[in-house]
Amino acid sequence: MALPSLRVDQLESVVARTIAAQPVVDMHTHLYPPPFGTPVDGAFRVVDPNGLMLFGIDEMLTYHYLVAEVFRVVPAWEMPYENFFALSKREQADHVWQNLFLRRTPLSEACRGVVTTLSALGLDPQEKNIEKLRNYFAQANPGQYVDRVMEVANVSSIAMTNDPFDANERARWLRDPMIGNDGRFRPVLRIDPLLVDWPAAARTLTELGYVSQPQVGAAEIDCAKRFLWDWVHRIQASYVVATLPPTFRYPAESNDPTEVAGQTMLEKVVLPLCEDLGLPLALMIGTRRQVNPPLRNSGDFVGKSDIMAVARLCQQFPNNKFMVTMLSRENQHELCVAARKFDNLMVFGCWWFLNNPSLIEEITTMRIELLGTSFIPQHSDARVLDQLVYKWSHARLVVSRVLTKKYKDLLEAGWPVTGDDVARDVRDLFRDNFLEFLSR
Ligand code: HDL
Ligand code: ZN
Repeated sequence: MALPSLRVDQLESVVARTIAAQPVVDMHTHLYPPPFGTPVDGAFRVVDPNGLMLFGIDEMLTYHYLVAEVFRVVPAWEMPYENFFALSKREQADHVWQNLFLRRTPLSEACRGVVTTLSALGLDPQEKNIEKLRNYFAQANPGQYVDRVMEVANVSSIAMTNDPFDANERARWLRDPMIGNDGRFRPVLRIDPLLVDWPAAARTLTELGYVSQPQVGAAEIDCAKRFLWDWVHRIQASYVVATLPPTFRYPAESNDPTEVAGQTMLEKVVLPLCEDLGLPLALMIGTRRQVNPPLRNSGDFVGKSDIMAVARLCQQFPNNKFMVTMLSRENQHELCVAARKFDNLMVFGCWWFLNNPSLIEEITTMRIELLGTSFIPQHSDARVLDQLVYKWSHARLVVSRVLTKKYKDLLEAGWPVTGDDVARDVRDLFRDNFLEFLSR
C-alpha cells in the first residue's frame, strides 16, 4: 500500500531527520587510519613527526585554512611566516586560538567548524584553558577515536588520498603492504605528477626502478603503466585521482614538453588502465598551486578552468568513468550542463574554497535543477579526523534546506512525496551514487 504523501509542513523535519540518519560515504578526504602513524602520543611526546593520522585540537587549529586566516589578523610583518612555522604545533595552535577565537569572533566557516566539532564531541568550545581540550584528545585511543568520530559524524566509509609520489607515504606502504587494510577506509590512488609534472614523475619512477627518461617514449609509457598497475593493486585503489591547474587543456594547446607528456600519460597510460580495471578517474580541476609559497599548504589559489577539456575527455573516452569537481564557482554551471551531455561524468563536491554554506546552497540548488539527484553533493576533504564532524554537520544542514525547498516545489506542482522517496533520494546522494558509479 502506497505511503501517504508528506504535507508541506512536514517536509523540513522529515528531510532533516532523514539526512541526519543517513550514513555518508565520504569519497574524498586526506584522512588515514592509525597504522599510518600519529605525530604525538598520549603524553604529547613527538613519536612520528611525519605521521599521517591527524586528530585533536592542535591539528584542528593548525589546519591550513585557519593558518591562512590567522595571517590576516596577525600579518607576516608582525609574525613572519618562517617564525610561525618554526613554532611547535602547540605554539602555532595557541597563536590561532588566541587570535581567531579569543581576540576575534570565530565566524569564518573553518573557525565555526572547530566550534561545531568541540560542541558535538561534548566539549566546551568556550573553554578558555586550551590545555583541558588537549588532555581530552591526548587520552583518545586513535583506533577507537576513529570509530567515535565516524559515529558522531555518521560517516560509514572514508576514501583516502594515497600518494605514491609522496616519499613519506610511499615508504609506509612499501614497509607494510597491509597498512591500508582498515575496513573503515578505502584507498584511492593520487597521481598528480604523472599528469602535470612528468619530469618529477620520471625521477620518482626511475628512483623506484621503473626506468624513465624525461622524454616520453614507448619505454616510458610501458614503465608508467607498470607503476600504475603495481600501485593500484598494492593499495587496492577504489579509484584514481589527480588535481589539475586551471590551465589544463585537452588536447594540450601548447607544445610545452611537460604538458605534452601529461597528455600522453593521460591517453596512453591512465585512461586505458582505468578502463581495463573499471576504475573511475577523478579530476579535481582549478588549483593554482603555491601563489604564496611561504604560506606552504595554505598558499594554493584558484582559477577558472576550461570545461571543454572535461567535455572532450568524456566524449573521446566513452568507456571511462569520470568523477569531476571544479574549484572555481564560475565553472559550476557549465560543469552541470556537461554532466547532462555525458552519462560517464559524475559531478561531485563543493570543493575547498566552495565548501561554504552560501556556495553549497547555490551549487546544490543548481545541480538539483539540472541533474535531479544524479550527482554527489559533497565530500569533506578533511585533513584532520575530527573535521568529519563539522564538515558533514554543516553540509547536511545546507543540503537539507535545499532538498526541502525542492520537495515543496514538487508537492505544489502536484507530485506526492513520501518519506520513502526522501530516504531513497538521500541514500543516492550521500552514498549510492558514488558506490554505483564505482561498480558501473
Ligand atoms: O589537492 C587536494 O586534494 C586539495 O583538496 C588540497 O588537499 C587542499 O589543500 C585541501 O585540503 N582542500 O580542502
Ligand atoms: Zn583534497
